[in-house]
Amino acid sequence: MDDNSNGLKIMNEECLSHLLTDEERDHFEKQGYLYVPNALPTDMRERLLEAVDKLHNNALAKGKAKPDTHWGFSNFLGTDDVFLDLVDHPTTLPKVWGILGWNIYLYHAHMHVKPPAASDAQEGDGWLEWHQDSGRVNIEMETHPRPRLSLKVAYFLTDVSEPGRGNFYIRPGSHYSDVPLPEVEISRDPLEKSASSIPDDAIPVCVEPGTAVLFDRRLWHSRSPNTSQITRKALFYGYGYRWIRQKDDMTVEHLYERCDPIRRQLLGAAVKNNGRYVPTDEDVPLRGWLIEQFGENVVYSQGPLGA
Ligand SMILES: O=C(O)CCC(=O)C(=O)O
Repeated sequence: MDDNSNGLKIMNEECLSHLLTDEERDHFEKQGYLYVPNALPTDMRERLLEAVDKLHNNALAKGKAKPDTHWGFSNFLGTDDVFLDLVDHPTTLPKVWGILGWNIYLYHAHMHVKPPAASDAQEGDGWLEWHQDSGRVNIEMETHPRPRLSLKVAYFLTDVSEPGRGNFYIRPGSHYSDVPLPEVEISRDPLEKSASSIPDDAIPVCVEPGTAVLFDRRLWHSRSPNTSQITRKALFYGYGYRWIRQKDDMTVEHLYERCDPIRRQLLGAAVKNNGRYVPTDEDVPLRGWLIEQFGENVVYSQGPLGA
């Protein structure tokens, strides 16, 4: 690790052992997703579970969550340092910059707790409508296929190694497919609806606790019913280009002073708004750090700082 002028550590060197491989890049490009097994060490996963449970229990106590019902929540990054540590997590961030490059930040973060279905649940209840991420972006971007722009890292904190556990469902390779969007995605209503049918090419993501799954925002995906006895708990961290607006009401500015420059970049800091489009070195310390580690060639394909 390096020290910056504030004495804060910059980027965990462990990330150098988790760079995106050619094979992983190829899989992500073709299939639209990538599994990262053992992304979370057990102690970190346990701390994350505790932090999620604390927020969920608080919501239950205040009547903002119901015991039998799916609960989703954003704006949690400042509630526990373990959520902040996940922003530049060494096993996943190198995959993110390997795909999107250095002009990135965390534009969106949400957690989902999905308890076993209520005993009176109807057949099909618990499906989230199939969707691509980003709502109106998918309508207002005029190109086909729609552009990638961002990706999410899903961290599965509980065991979803078997179907029926509220698994995340994906349609591999569907990210280049522009089909009409369901109304629910446009309004991004978190209500879970009955899926009218499960597409033939859809698969449940069945992974061990602690696995991360990167997915292209265009990949068609959905949550599914939890017919097991295990409450599913997952975190979703969305990274996109710095010129994309935040999707959540994230309160993160007060965290900047205790973050190193790269983490500040990832939380959305910019010297001036123009620097989101035409960055200076100060706006994008991740770029400088990558050059230090790998030389100028590593950033060559992404062009100059500001064009
Ligand atoms: O909770 C899930 O499995 C689905 C989450 C989701 O649809 C999303 O992140 O857009």
